[in-house]
Amino acid sequence: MRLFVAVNLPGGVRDDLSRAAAPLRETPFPVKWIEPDGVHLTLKFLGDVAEERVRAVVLGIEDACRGVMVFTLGMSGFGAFPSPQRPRVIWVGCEPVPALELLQHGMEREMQLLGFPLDGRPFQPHLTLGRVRRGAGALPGFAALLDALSFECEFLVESVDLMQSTLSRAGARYTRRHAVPLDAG
Ligand code: 2AM
Repeated sequence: MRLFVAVNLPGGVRDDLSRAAAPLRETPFPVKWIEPDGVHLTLKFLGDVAEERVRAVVLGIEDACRGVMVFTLGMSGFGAFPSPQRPRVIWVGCEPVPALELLQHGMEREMQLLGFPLDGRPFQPHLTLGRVRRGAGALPGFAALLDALSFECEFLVESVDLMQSTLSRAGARYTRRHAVPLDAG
């Protein structure tokens, strides 16, 4: 099964974000939008994992979370990779607070110990909202639209989830396999 480790949003935040991103979703740009319920912050993409390895993965996530205190994560602003002028992935940004960096770094280390390859790219904390369809080319006006929108909010990160992604023609469906609580102090 296809697995990844993520931080999920509380329902209220998901709704606020969905409302703030509505003007983007309502444009005719060729973007495949993620269902608001499925928006998450990926800490580590694992790819295909055999069922018999899931227990070890959960133990690894627990090791990475041990000693990490519950923390506040701020989100603000919309953007795109690789750039707003050539958007491919549309996202909302997250503040790179030390607790998040620590968590992501620990997750990489624990998952590497289990044999998952290190992601060599710098960590750019974001929540993907949509992906521009293949072959769409440049999207004139999109950068200005991103710029004109604003969103600011913060929420308490209390747990880290092992998520399963099931791919279908309708898009990916994400389900929570396991939740690991952070240290409540
Ligand atoms: P991102 O789009 O938020 O960066 C589930 O597929 C999640 O894993 C996605 O949200 C995606 O994160 C992330 N991911 C990272 N590397 C991936 C890869 N090689 N293939 C698919 N998803 C990947």
